[in-house]
Amino acid sequence: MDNSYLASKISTNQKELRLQQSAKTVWMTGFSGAGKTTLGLALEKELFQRGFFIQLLDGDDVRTGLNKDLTFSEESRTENIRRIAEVNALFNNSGIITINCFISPTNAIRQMARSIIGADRFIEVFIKAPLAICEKRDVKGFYLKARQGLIKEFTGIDSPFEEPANPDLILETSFETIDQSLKQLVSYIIPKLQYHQV
Ligand code: ADX
Repeated sequence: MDNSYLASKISTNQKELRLQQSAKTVWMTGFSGAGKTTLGLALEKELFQRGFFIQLLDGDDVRTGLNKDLTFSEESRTENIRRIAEVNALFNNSGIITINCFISPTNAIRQMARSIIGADRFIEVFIKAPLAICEKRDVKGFYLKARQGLIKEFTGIDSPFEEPANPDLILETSFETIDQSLKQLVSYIIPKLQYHQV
């Protein structure tokens, strides 16, 4: 069999050159209701308008499709993030920037994601808001249900959340407006997305 096509495999760098960007993974972690999806969507829009090519991945979407077989046990959360990290690696290897909005509640889970994706591509952003504020916002009504015992293993109520030990960026959404947080995020991220030859 003629295997010469293998020699012509297109590299990630060639794809990044085509897209004129460096394929990074923006990984947002934080409580439900902290603002991950809001900021993720706003960041995607802002980057798209500046000519970048991005894929957004969000817990509520992924859990109704790719990961609809999973629960919120510790084991399932690990498998959830393992699969998502593998998906990120595929996108990044195609030159595409990813934005992730997942609670990803423990250091071990985030460390696993970092090592699957590659530390050089992984940008960890802690979307920080106290549990009491997220609970008060209760955008989806889940906190009330969790307090009533109608939802089990809810992050912050009866399932743990470990604050990231050493995130690249912290955005305190209980003190800042979305616009203020977005400005910080954009000015931190954009320089890291510029294409550079390896
Ligand atoms: S993770 O812990 O495995 O990273 P993920 O980000 O995929 O969680 O999903 C979190 C979303 O699922 C929440 O924003 C919320 O809408 C919904 N959800 C439903 N049940 C739970 C639960 N028990 N704990 C946390 N989130 C839940």
